[in-house]
Formats: sequence, C-alpha cells, structure tokens
Amino acid sequence: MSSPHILHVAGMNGCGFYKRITGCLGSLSLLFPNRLKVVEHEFDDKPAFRQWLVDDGFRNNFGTEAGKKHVSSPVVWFSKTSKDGDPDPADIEKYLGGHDAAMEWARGFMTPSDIQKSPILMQDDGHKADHGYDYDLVVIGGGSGGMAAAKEAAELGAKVALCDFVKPSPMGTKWGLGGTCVNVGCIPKKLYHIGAGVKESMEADARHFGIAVGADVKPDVMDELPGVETVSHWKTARMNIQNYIRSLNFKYRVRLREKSVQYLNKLATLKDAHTIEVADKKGNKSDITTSRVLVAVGGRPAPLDCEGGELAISSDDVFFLENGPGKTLCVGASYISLECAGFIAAMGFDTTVAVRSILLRGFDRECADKIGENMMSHGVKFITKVTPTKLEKVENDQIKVTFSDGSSDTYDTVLGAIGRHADTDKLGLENVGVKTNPKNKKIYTKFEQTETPNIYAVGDVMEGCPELTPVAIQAGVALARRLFGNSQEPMDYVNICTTVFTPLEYSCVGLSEDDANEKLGLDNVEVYHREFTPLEWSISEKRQLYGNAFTKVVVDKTENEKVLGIHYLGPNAGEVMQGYGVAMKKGVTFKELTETVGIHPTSSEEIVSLSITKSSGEDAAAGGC
Ligand code: FAD
Ligand code: NA7
Repeated sequence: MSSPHILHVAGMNGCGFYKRITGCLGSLSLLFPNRLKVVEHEFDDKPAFRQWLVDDGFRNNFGTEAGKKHVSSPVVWFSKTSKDGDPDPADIEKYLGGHDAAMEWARGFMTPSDIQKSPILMQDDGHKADHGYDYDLVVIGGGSGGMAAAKEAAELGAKVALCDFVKPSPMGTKWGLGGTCVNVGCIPKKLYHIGAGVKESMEADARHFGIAVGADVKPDVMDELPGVETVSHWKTARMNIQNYIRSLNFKYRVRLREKSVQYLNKLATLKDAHTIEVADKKGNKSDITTSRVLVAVGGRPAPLDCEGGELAISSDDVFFLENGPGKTLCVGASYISLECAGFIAAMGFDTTVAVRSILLRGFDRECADKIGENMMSHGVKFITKVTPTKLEKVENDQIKVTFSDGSSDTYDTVLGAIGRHADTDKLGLENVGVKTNPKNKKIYTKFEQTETPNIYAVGDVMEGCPELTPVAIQAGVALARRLFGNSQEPMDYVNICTTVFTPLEYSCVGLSEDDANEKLGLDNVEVYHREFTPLEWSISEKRQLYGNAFTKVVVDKTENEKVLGIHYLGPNAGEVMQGYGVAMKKGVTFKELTETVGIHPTSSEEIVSLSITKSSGEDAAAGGC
C-alpha cells in the first residue's frame, strides 16, 4: 500500500475557515487513516500566525510564487512521508493554498467514488508550451510501458521521440522492437506453454474423445491405443514463434509511425535533465533535447553469481536456442524459472529445477506447493535447498554443475532465472540526480515522477511496480494522460491479477492466505476452498495422475467477509481470473461472490459456488455435482 498523504494545516485560533478545513480534513483522515494524515498547527492569534508565516519566513519554504505570498489563515501544504517519528512540516512536498484550495482537494480525494483513487500530487516539472526543446517527451525504452506512454502522449498532441536499443545478452542474443514481453517474455513463453498444452491434450485426452492421429490408426483399435505418441520438434516451434514475433516487431514500428512518434533505434544516455545522447549501433552519437523524459528501460536477468556463472543462459536466450536446450537445469524457483522448466520438460527434455529455498516466493504457499507436485507429476525434477557453486565446461560442450551440498551433475543447458535487475547501469541517472535502489537498481518515484521533476519512470524499472506487462502499459498511459491531457488519475497498483503458466495454470488476485493471516491475524481470516476435477480432465485416466484443480477465496471475517484474495489452479486460469479482478477492485464480499450465478459447466463456477471453510476441517475435495 502506498504511504498516506501528510497534509499540514496552519491557522489561527478563532478563524472560521481554519476551523472548517481542519474539521473536514480531520474527518477524512479519521475515515481513511491509511490514505491521509493531517497535522494541525494552531496559533493563538493573528499576530502570532503572521509572525510565523510572514515575518519569520516559513512561507518562503513553499517554493511557488503563490505560496511565498500567502498571508491568510489557513495555509495548507503537504510534507514528505515520514518514515519514523513526526512528519517535518518544513520538509515540504507541495504548497496547496488556503481554505478553498484545500476544500477542492478534499472533494477530489473523495471522488470518483472508487476510494482506491486519490488526486495526485505531482511536482511542477517546469513544462511549458514554448519550452524550446526538440521534443515535449523523449521515452527511453520501447517495451510495454514506453510504447504505450509514447503513443498516448502523441495522441494527446505531444511531440514525442522513443529510443529503443537492445543490448545483446552476454550470450550475444538480441531482438527487435517491443521490449521484454514480446521478444523474450510473455509472448514466446505463452506460445511454448500453449504448445505444451496441445501436446498434453494429444497425449492425455485425445484418445478418450475418440481422436487419434496418424495414417495407421483404425477406429476399431482406438480403445487399445496406449495414447497418441507425440514428438516435439523444437526447431519448428522456434521458427514459427520467432516469425510471429518478427511480425509483431514490424507492427510496433508501424504503429509508432501512425501515431507520429519518432522511433530512434538508438541507445540513450542522460547527459542532463533535458539532454539525451543517442548512439546508433555503429556508435555514431548525437544529442536530442526534451522538456520531459520517461525512463522505461525495463530489466534484464541477473547473472548467475557463482564460479563459471557465465556459462549459463537466461530467459533472454532460451527462446532463441537453435536445437532446443537438451538436458536442462533451471536455477531459481520463481515463476520465470518454473515456467521455463515447465515448457522445456513438456517439449520432451530432461529438466531439473534447483531451488534455493521455496517455490514461488510471494505467492500463496498452498498453491505453490500444488504447482510443485504437478510439475513433478509431469517429470520435472527438483533439487531443493541448494544453489550452484561452480559451473564448468566438460566433454561434448556439456556443463558440469556442482551444488552447495557437494553433489554434481552434467547438463546440456543451465538456465539462470534468479531474479531481474533494472537496466539502469550506464543510463546516466547520476547526471540527473535520479536515485535507484542499490539492491535491484530500480528507480524511486512518486506517482511515476522521480526526484528530478521532469524525469519520470514506468514499468519494470520503477521501484515497487509489479513486473507485469499490463501494469507497465496502464501506468504509461495514465502518466501520459496526466502530463499531456487533463487527467488527474493516478495508476492504481492494488489488486492486480496475475497468472503463472507452469504448465498447470495458476492465477490469483489480492492477498495470499499466508499474507492475509500475517496482516489480519489468524482469527480474522477465513478461507473457502475446493479441490475439483475440471470437466475437460474428467474422462482421461492420465489426468488423474496429475492431480486436481483447486480454488480458494480468502476473506476478512471482521469486515463482512470482504474478499481479500482469490486463487485458482486449473485450466484457463488467466481467462478465469480477469473478471474476478474487476470484482476485487470493487471490494466484493464473499456473499456477493456466491450470489453470482455460475456458468455451467465451467471451472470458474467453482469460485462462485464455494462453501467449505478451511476452519471447518472438512475435506476440500468433498461435494460437487
Ligand atoms: P521492457 O519491456 O523490458 O522494455 C524496455 C526496453 O528498453 C527494452 O526494449 C530495452 O532494450 C530498452 N532499453 C533499455 N535501455 C535502453 C537505453 N539506454 N536506450 C534505449 N533503449 C533501452 N508479464 C506479464 O504480464 N505476463 C507474463 O506472462 C509475463 N511473462 C514473462 C516471462 C518472462 C520470461 C519475462 C522475462 C518476463 C515476463 N513478464 C510477464 C514481465 C513483462 O515482460 C515485463 O513486466 C514488461 O515487459 C515490462 O515492460 P517495460 O516497458 O517496463 O520494459
Ligand atoms: P524473482 O521473482 O526475483 O525470484 C528469484 C528466484 O531465484 C527465487 O526463487 C530465488 O530464491 C532464486 N534465487 C535468487 N538468488 C539466487 C541464487 N543466488 N542462487 C539460486 N537461486 C537464487 O525472479 P524471477 O526471475 O523469477 O522473476 C523476476 C520478475 O520478473 C518477477 O518479479 C516477475 O514479476 C517478472 P529465494 O526464494 O530468494 O530463495
């Protein structure tokens, strides 16, 4: 959750306007303590107030001309978030004005009715129509967030340039316009995942539906068939997926042109807050100037940090392998590692995951464990509580991996997926006073604005932003609307749905059971859950070996069973969860969820038909039609 606004109100005792505004703001802070903190500074009389404000010069701290001339009671301003102790009134974030400005702000705070949204507090970045720079906005990074922001800003009339340049991975892999998602992330990953699903359906289900492939198959021997034999051909999948991605790279260029965004296939470095050096692939350099800058450079995989770590590939390389990865070790146990392991195994390769601690840190533990079991039932091996300590090249171009427990094995491919760092090295942030988190190199922002007011950041490069494509897109569009339209709408980072494709699909929105327990206390949380066999899995005995689907809804017992989190493991998880995400945004209660008539026969209807509580001890697999 973001930190509350800290609003200071100073005025004199007996002033009706001061009384009115402190009453109004005080009530709001009482109602929404997580969103608003009000600090009152009351002076005994007019001379005392004026002494402090005018004679002693407190108003000079306000920064704006209007603030420096303020004389009347009350005066209202924001200070920065205090991490500990009382907020410092002199650590001013923004001058707001007097009674009327504060009332107007309070109205905005309460509207629109969706209380997730609040009026935004951005610093004046000095942008004016006749700024004299080459561009109104230069976007650095042509990935999900950067492209969305650039197109929206241009649509709103801004003169925009977008620089995108792909630095090759340490293995030398490079790709086209569109960033991580389209080239080395969501799109190739999901396509391999879809391939895995097709193969599994052919092997596990087809025969039961009376479908077999091959010239020799006769209908009368169907029952005797052991299942359709499938062969995966990595090269074919790779070629078709890469061709599709190339078509997307081309479409993105066209769309930028259609929107009049100038695309510069150049590496950008910030020289100062308004000057960017751009270098093409031959190293030819020039400068462009801009009123505003949006940094949307995303992230890159962290390299394996052990001896010989440079022998490992990453998710930046796996989709480009010519002949498939062969026997593979995936290092790391978060979703990128597990998803890669899932589709590599499904493509028929011997696959092992090295897990340092737990699977899918940050996700619901029960669901994460079920994913592990499902992956094992699909032949993925797990080595737990180990990290690689040494990688060395051995015969046949293989890699011998020694683990922290002393064991070792040899693989054709080692894929490191131990986290991602923001791609901010050598971006010149130090030249413009923009601070990054030393741990992951991400940029600190407030409402996507950095401490240097004309420099903004969205997407994976922004500290605290969930690393998801639609988040980067939505934040980019919202920011462009605020900068070049009349919008005041902040990006809402709360209750964002996500899906893991392992290949068992797991989608969720809101809190995990574990986080809910920690936040609210065990006694205040209830879990409704159910294990079930989706109809599409029900007539194949092979599917029984893989386990069931599962769903759980986590609710706050103290607040009318408000839904805190929804979790679902099963077919089409992403499709299932999207609509529930809307309900979560609207603060749905468990009663409202179960009053919703299900769609039969689907897996999604299980979520609106839940009745078994975890506290009852009843078996989650009980019941069903
Ligand atoms: P990016 O898309 O990374 O774009 C940044 C761009 O900036 C890149 O093109 C880069 O080359 C360029 N750049 C960097 N530095 C410079 C510079 N100095 N000058 C010019 N250009 C520069 N998200 C989902 O929502 N669903 C998924 O299923 C999903 N799966 C994923 C699977 C994998 C394997 C990975 C790695 C990620 C996945 N993600 C997924 C995350 C998603 O890809 C990212 O959240 C998203 O791409 C972030 O967008 P962005 O605009 O912040 O950055
Ligand atoms: P994450 O989510 O940062 O997870 C990193 C995983 O790698 C996690 O399982 C870690 O284990 C593990 N890890 C981290 N360092 C090591 C070392 N040194 N050795 C072995 N294992 C390690 O990274 P992802 O790449 O999956 O995803 C990055 C983001 O991209 C993610 O947030 C998505 O939203 C998109 P741990 O649990 O810390 O023990």
